[in-house]
Amino acid sequence: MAELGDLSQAIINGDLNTAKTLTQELVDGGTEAQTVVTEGLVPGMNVVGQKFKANEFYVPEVLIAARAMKGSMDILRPLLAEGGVEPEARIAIGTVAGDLHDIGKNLVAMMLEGAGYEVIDLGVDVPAETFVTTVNEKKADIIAMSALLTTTMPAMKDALDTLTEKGVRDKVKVMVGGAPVTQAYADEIGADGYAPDAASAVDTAKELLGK
Ligand code: B1M
Repeated sequence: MAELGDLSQAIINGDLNTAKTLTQELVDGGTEAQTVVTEGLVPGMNVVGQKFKANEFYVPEVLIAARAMKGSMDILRPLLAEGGVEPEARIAIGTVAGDLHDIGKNLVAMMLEGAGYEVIDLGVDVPAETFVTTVNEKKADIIAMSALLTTTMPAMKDALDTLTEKGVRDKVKVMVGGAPVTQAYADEIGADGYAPDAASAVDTAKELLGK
């Protein structure tokens, strides 16, 4: 009989096949999809995040853990949709205009998904206007912007200014990150939150959502 703790461990181990098998067994055995997420996947990704922060895990380990989590989520997502389970919050993430770096952004997206949020991945080179449309049309609770170049950091400010100009700034929280970005820069441009790495991004999102 599959156990939720075994699934958490499979995620930590980055064992895609075991994660998928255990997820299927849990669901077939009558465990609710939401329970599999909150008591199997999320605790596993929490450990991955803690190990990453403590430099016990590096980027490859996080990526294979996230891949295992995605394998489980592929099984669970249709069941969650059927059951009408609302995600805790909706977070739209993208690398800002002019910037094509997406490895860190993808890691942040995976950690946020692992924490139970619905993540809308806008990709790279995202124009300021797209963030506005996403707030209006997808009702994102948080906009998460990544930049890896000092030359594209100002695009974060442009996006914030555009959100204000279009009258949607007060409808959404904005968090920023990426190697050259600092808390001081986040404060300077008026972002609501900043995170130095993917694991901290989950903490920042929780803070911004008041959880
Ligand atoms: Co680029 N590149 N690159 N590059 N590249 C850097 C960033 C650079 C530091 C290399 C260097 O010169 N030493 C330099 C930037 C210098 C600067 O501006 N200060 C640089 C440059 C100059 C360029 C080009 C201009 C090179 C050229 O063409 N002349 C060009 C720009 C293209 C463009 O974007 N328009 C370019 C291109 C590329 C590749 C396409 C070849 C490739 C990107 C592939 C891809 O992403 N799909 C690439 C890569 C791989 C790098 C390096 C080597 C690695 C970046 C990376 O993925 N790191 C990088 C040098 C380096 O860092 N050693 C470099 C791993 C990743 C996990 O970390 O992205 O920092 P990171 O994400 C972290 C945190 O920052 C944080 O969490 C993540 C996980 O902990 N984080 C967030 C990230 N986003 C967050 C958002 C959040 C919160 C946290 O909230 C919303």
